[in-house]
Amino acid sequence: MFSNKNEFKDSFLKRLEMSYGKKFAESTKRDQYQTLGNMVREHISSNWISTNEWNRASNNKQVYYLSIEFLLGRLLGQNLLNLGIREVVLEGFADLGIDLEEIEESEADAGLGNGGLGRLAACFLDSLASLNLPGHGLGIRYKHGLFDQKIVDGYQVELPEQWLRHGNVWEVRKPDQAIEIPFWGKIEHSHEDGKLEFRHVQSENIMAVPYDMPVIGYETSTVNTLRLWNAEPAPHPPHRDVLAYKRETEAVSEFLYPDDTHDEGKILRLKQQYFLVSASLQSIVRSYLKKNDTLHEFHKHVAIHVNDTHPVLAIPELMRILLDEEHMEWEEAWNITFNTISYTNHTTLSEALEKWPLHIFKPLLPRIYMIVEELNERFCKELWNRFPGDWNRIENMAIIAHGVVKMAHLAIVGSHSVNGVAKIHSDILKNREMKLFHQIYPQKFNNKTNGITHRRWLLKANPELTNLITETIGTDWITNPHLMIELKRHIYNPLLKEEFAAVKRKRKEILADIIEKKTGISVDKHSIFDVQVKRLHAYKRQLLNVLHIMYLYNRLKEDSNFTIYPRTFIFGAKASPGYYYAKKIIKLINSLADKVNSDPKVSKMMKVIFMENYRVSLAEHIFPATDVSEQISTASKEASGTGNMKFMMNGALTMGTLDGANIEILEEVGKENIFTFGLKADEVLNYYENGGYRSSEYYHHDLRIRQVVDQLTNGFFPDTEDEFEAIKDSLLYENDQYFVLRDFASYVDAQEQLEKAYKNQDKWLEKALLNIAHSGYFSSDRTIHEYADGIWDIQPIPVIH
Ligand code: 26V
Repeated sequence: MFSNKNEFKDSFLKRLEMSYGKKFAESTKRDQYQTLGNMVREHISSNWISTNEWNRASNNKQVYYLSIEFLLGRLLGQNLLNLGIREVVLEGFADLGIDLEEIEESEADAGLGNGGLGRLAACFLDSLASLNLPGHGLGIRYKHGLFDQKIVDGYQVELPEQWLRHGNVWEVRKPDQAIEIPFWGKIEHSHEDGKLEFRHVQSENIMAVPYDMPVIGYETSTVNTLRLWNAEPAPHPPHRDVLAYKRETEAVSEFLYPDDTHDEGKILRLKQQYFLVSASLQSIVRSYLKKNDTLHEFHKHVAIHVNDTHPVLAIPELMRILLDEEHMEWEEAWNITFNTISYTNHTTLSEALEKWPLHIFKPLLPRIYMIVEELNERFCKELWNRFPGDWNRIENMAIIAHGVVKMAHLAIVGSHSVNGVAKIHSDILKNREMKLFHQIYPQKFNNKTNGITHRRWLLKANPELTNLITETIGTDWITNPHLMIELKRHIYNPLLKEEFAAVKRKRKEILADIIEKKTGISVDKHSIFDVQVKRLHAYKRQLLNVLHIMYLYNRLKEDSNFTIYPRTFIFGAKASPGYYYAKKIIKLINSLADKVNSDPKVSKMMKVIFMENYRVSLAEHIFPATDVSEQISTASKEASGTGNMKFMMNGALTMGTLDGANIEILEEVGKENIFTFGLKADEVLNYYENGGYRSSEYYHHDLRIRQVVDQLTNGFFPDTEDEFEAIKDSLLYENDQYFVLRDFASYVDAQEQLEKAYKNQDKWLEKALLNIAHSGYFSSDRTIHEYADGIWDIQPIPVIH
């Protein structure tokens, strides 16, 4: 079907006419997209079946990656690329007068995630399949992904996202494999043959119907599965208002939660978590029992990974199945459970650590609660035996305390592996946040530094750079990304530098066109493209970036001798709808953009652009066009970051704090090839332990700071009245928790160094190429190899030739 252009064209046209009953000339873009999508699905179906068959027939251990988020983005282009058929399709379409890129861009992003955590899960799926590892994703088929963002008068407005509006060619509904999940009700027990039996009665049940999506490896026969669960009414609805039951049931897979901050819908969120976990565990066990008589060796053939604490109920759910359905003894069930489960922590921010109030947990999940309670009791007894009389320690470590279930504690106690996502983050877990747990379970703790799939973030997003690398070092790096280091031998080659500069220029032109189309603003293609794209959060300090731009503006206005190298400051960020401060920062960026861009003199030197609705597909245009990657979180707060890696891989230089994976980027490229500034993590953490610092001193002693802080509220931004009062208060009267003013001077210095470095284009290009050469380490293939060997103990499956 795809072996040559003419054959492809023939079958495409035949199918299009058959499916839509019209001639090609009458077909719409959507008809064409749909037809191609169906052809691809059919094309991979035999490999999908044989991958499944082999997994079923062999004794090979399987890993299941449970995640409440999968931020996949668009799939058509990546699938064509991984299958090695994109060229044929491109040429065939060209003959027919169809622009393949346009068809690819008509696909809605699968935006089933908020940010780094969800995108990491998507990169991991791509690496698992590409490395022929038997690893599958399990998630929720949200009807609405993360909201669409509109900017109206500078404010963020959220619209419901509708990725399923025109259906989803990549999914296959499997109603025969639906699973029933009980909520509410009560637990009755009886004695049978001297054993306690539990029965969950008067429950309200929900059906979980699986939709399977193929995960296609790069130039290999492996096709893994991402199974997304859809919530539907059970065949026997409860005896109450049937319409209300239907509505409440469907709500379970209706929306992705835009964050974990706010209380509303707590019950719904916990329902989602148990829905995902119970459906997944029941289905894993069911398929395991098709080829095994018992579950005694389950942990030897199955690994279950929980992505953050959201799916941690996998621990009591597996216990429930082993105890209640398989009638195992507690000790054996426990041994199987914690040997099966592994857990990744993605943040140390205490606001983000999940704690479920008992008054919600207990009635909603009565049997699961009983198991958690028993787990807690046994764990506390163990602690008591080891540290008799140390009440304090037990109170701090308990799974249930002060009326809440602490999900991170449950995760650590109930798994055999706990990993952080960058070296510094794993160290902070061991030595600070989870110190007491590390003391008793040192062997559980480990680090797996994050990675990104170079197949999306380089091959797909930046074909120009991909070709240049291949022309320079051959093709082996594509399947062995660490070989990108071979580029290092060539970074002083003038021709390569020139060609890289041309690639960057072209990518900046493409982005400039997108910006002009979307905002009407024309940016200087020769300016430095300085970019901060990520979720909006106080700790990520978009505010520090803003204050620096305000400072440059002031200098340019006040001092006619002051000049800067032209810069385009680009922002992209969604704020959680209930996160007041973050929304104010979005308004501030837009007010600053108006001020700067409308100033006839200043706007010649710099522009500020806020790109609406930042998402995976937009990111693919932004990373290749960037010169400067802003990674300026308060040290110790950003667990890893992954945008930093995407920028690096596309030849941007990092402006960053010594936080998360920035530190490992520095270790890779050396201090000449990155710009760092600000407090170190230890300094920040020591400040916190000693009650913070005095931000007002910095305000009073640094005129630059005083000026920009005053400008937040003194009419500098016209028509904003007291709009930014809260931001000013956070800096001055709430003691600047994220050390924005403390790091300001150091940031300004580092920015000056960067500007100086950029002016030496020749050297800059060498630095950029060196960054690319070292970015192979940050391929998620490296990360997944480490998980496969160090945590899951899984082996690749054979490749069909
Ligand atoms: C969520 C929330 C919600 C409540 C308010 C504070 C807050 C802070 C952080 C989060 C994110 C929690 C989990 C998460 O997405 N972590 C991100 O995971 C990425 C993949 O490992 C990592 O690169 C990012 O540094 C980390 O923030």
